[in-house]
Amino acid sequence: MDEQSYKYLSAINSPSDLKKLDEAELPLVCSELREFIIDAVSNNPGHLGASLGVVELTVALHYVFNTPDDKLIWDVGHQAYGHKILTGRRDVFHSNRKFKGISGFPKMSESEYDAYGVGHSSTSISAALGMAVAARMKNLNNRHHIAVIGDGAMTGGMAIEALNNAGVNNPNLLIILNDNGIAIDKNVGAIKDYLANIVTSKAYNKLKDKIWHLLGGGTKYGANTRAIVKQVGNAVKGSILRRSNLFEAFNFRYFGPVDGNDVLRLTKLLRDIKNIQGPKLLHIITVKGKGLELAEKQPVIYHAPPSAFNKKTGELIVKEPCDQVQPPKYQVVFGKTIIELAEKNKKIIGITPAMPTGCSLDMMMVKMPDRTFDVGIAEQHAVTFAAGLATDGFIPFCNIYSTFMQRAYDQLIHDVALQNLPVVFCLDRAGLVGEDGPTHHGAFDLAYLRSIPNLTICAPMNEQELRNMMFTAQTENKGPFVIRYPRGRGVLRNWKTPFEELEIGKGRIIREGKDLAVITIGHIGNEAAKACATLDEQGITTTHIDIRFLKPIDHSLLKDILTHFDHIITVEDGVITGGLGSALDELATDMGIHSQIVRLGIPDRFIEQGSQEQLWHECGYDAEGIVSTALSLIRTKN
Ligand SMILES: Cc1ncc(C[n+]2csc(CCOP(=O)(O)OP(=O)(O)O)c2C)c(N)n1
Repeated sequence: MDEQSYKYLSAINSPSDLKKLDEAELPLVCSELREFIIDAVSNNPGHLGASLGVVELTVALHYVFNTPDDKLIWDVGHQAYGHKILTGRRDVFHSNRKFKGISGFPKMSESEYDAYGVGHSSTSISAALGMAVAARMKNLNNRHHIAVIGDGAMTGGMAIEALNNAGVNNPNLLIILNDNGIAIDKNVGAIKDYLANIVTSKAYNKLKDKIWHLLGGGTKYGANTRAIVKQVGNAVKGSILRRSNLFEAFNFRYFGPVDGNDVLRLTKLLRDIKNIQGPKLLHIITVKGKGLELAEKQPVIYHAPPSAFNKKTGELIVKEPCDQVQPPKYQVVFGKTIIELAEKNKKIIGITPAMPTGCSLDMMMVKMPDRTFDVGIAEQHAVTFAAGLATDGFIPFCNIYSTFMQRAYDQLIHDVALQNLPVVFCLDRAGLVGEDGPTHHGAFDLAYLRSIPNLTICAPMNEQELRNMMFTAQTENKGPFVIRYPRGRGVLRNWKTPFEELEIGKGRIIREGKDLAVITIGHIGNEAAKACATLDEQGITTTHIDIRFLKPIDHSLLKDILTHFDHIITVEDGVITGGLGSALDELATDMGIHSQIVRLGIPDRFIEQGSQEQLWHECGYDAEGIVSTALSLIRTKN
């Protein structure tokens, strides 16, 4: 559809334009907005299912509330495409997630309508509560604070901590629980069961609805309504459900569940609820992927379709190439290798916090359901749960995206490393991840891990190395072990070779030369290998070391390099401050050696989104960047 065919949307440049419309026209706005999102994402892949599911909610919220004065906070933010389009970013939406384009997540510096920057899950209630308390302290009594959170994000510990705290602060806070019954993969845990119970408990909800209408839907009795409804509700609730509503136990007024894909029902409800002071929770039921049949039927794939797709049928245009044709993704190597290892070593357990498909642990889940655990969006719990298993002789492989591991830093130190327990952490998506941008880059792990005693930290340069590192990690007495690897494909087609145990802390020499040394860790070493080949063609010979282990680091090999080379480049797909380059600098200082060390890696700022190649280039550590650093070093030398 071209711009002209969006009769309503093309006239909406901000929510005030939306408010000028007749309420009866809102369903038409919704259908255009849905069409626009499908059209845009079919050309430029990104998150899809979640945004399609909340089209009606997005329109209703911007119609009823006074954004940006009222604060609207989207949890995770992958569902906020409609919000972006209605708040002045329709014309630039084609640049969503692209290099120099707009972010795929709400971002405070991008728009005043993005009340809070997000990307990691389960933060919305805490942030909205902070804003609500701030409003009270500043006497901004008419300001509303709305957190929109999914049923998956509601399983995150932070969300529960925030509910607990909100319940005693009496904030002017509305939580909208967007329940579509699924996270990225199927939602898990007792809260999911609880929500499903509420939805199916018709008797309870009918009665609550009746009481609500009897009392004038919130408008008639204003602020007192809450107390009255609560009183009446409490009196009858026990006899019907024989248990209290979880959210009411947290002192929230609970409304719902209602059809969240009915925009007119939503506007009416939101207007009513708006008049009630205090903490409130509206539970809406929506369909993830609504409006695109394939996205509704296959919500896991269409959470974020991996390629462009036919906007009418939803069919993916570029099918994922099969792994016989090109090297596999690292995550697939992990998924297949853990099964091979677990078949032989019965102590191995697989753990993921809500990312089974993303990290490929879903393969083990199918084969060994009793030994594989999806614990929900709960990284902290995942780590200590693994620690508990390890105390009893198991060897848990805890697969967590590098960026989400940041959540569980204390658990890693206090519950695993200090106890010296044999938990194997496989940190997927380490380094710059590409289009998801700064919220998702796995930039910090090498730096934040290196200072923790007892850890072994390594990174594979290719798929075989990943297999061997996983093999080594599960052999006797290895203690806590971290293997970090990037998003995307490796470099080998024949990767499934027999396992080899690696000597802990031993690097390997990839190439030997005399002019310059290049020391790398992990997959980015392949860019260095290309750079060394280019330099060789220009008559500059290099020694390339794949250090493999950041901790313990190969002191004897590094000492040798420091003694023999005046010029050394370190390359890492991680922050410069604190990683491999820093480790080498420290060693040189300790040895009193003054070689010139140039550290390439992520500079001390947040890196925006773009393809991985664009971002490596921007940071100067793709093959081209390494060559130009090497040439300038050699020139200074001469
Ligand atoms: C701390 C953290 N862990 C994992 C993720 C990855 N993640 C992004 S969205 C999502 C599922 C969210 O499910 P839900 O809240 O139900 O939203 P829906 O997509 O179903 O609308 C997950 C696990 C994340 N963003 N943050």
